[in-house]
Amino acid sequence: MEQRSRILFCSLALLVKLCCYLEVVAEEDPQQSTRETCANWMAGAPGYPGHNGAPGRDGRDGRDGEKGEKGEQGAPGPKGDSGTLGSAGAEGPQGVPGLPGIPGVKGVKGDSATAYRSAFSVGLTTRVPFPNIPIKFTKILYNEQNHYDPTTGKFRCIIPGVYYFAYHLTVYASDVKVSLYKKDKAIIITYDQYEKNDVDQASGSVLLHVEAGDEVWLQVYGEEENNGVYADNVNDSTFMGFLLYPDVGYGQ
Ligand SMILES: *[C@@H]1O[C@H](CO)[C@@H](O)[C@H](O)[C@H]1NC(C)=O
Ligand SMILES: [Ca+2]
Repeated sequence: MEQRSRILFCSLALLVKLCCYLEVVAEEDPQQSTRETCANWMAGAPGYPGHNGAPGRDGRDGRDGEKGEKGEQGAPGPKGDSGTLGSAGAEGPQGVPGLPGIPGVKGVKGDSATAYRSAFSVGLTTRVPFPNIPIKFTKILYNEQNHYDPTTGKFRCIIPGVYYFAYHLTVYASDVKVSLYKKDKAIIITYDQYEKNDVDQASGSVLLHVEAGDEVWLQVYGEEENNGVYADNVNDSTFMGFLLYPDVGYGQ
């Protein structure tokens, strides 16, 4: 019994080998081994494709590229915050003094108008009779405030301040040397040499500060031969003066 089974098994094995052989002959690839062919012949249906593997590790860093071209200039940035205040500069030079102001006057307009007025303009009617005394100008052209006294020939200051004085004299018959006096002191002197058969003129002017109570007048200076101040109906010799401006603070 056992021997018969062995014979059967061998017969089957031979049959299988024969089949394999026939298959090998039919294959185009002569390299394929008989065993593999047998395995294909005996294998089941192909399996499904496997899942994707996990991502690989990062590669190494690449080398540095070549240097690029210079880019265009960018737009200006926004305005910055204002800086802190600087320290004060050095003190500048002293300015020129201001002009003295004219003090205001209380009261009605008429009073203030007369309070600071002082002016006179006078002339001679005849030639000067004597030297060395004040010349008395008795021809009154203007003397509203009566600060000029024709009886003494002197201007007497009431309003202290700066005054302008001037004189324009006709010279005849002899030389003229006159002086403008203030408080018995000759301030300016004018001299004219008379030419025979002629009429000359002598003149002078001055700005003076005059205190209240001071007197100003014109007087022939020197001796008789300088007493040529002359006047008649058609040749005048005049003397004048007026307040240019009163002292600062006067009347306040
Ligand atoms: C005064 O002036 C007039 C001209 O206006 C002249 O004729 C006369 O001679 C002058 N007087 C003297 C003393 O020269
Ligand atoms: Ca002369």
